[in-house]
Amino acid sequence: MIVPRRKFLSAAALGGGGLLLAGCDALTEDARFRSFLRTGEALNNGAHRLIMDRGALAPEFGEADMSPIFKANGSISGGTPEYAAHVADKFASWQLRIDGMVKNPLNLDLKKLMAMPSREQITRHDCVEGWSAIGKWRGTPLRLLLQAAGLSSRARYVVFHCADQWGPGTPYYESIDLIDAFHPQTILAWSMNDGILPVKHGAPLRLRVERQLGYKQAKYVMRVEATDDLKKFFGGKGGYWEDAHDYDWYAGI
Ligand SMILES: Nc1nc2c(c(=O)[nH]1)N[C@H]1C(S)=C(S)[C@@H](COP(=O)(O)O)O[C@H]1N2
Ligand SMILES: [Mo]
Repeated sequence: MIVPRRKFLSAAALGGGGLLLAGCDALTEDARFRSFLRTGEALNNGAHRLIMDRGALAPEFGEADMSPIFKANGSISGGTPEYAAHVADKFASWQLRIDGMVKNPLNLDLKKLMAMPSREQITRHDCVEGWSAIGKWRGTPLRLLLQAAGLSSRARYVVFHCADQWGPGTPYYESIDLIDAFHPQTILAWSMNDGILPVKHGAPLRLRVERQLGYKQAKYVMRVEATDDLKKFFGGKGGYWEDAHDYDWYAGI
């Protein structure tokens, strides 16, 4: 007998509750993240384990573990004259834009971002080119920004638009799904190793998405755009390296 899809969904919702996610705007952010992870309860055990695992924290380290030298890789500046002007006035007139599938698009300057609750974490950065470094990051949790902007229930991904170009053609950009976007260690960092984020490491704002490889850690983030479909952007594979060199979009570690 073929089980009608609606019956399957309502049975699964009764069993787990995770599928009620769409209506849980009123829940606290932690409850919302856990509820989001519980969508796995409608799946088989293997898939469930996989999804729960995505909520696990990346290892965090102590001050003594911090690398004395943290290599800067890829672009070491935003590159454009506009970016140079922002560096010259210490990003005083710079604003982050949050838009796309949100109810209230936002423009936030650095002062506003820094006044929000922030998270500090000492984590290891792993580049596919074969080097790693442990650094301390502080920044605004991405979930707080998405909640402030009123993320649409139709949104599936978050795209990060960067100031720089790496190689000819498209600007650098990256994207993550909502599990990573709401992960507690996913922050837009404005501080590195107890100082202001240096230009070579992505000033004034760079993504730290700690369960992902180095090329997902977008530097020089100017704009955060919520979307339902990555095919709408540039080469359609969700990121600069994904488009240009077939790197995996999901670079989970
Ligand atoms: N905007 C932008 N973000 C970027 C890159 C880049 O070239 N441009 N390079 C990526 C790669 S491959 C790595 S390993 C890290 C390097 O970050 P770091 O310079 O802070 O070490 O940034 C990532 N984010
Ligand atoms: Mo990298």
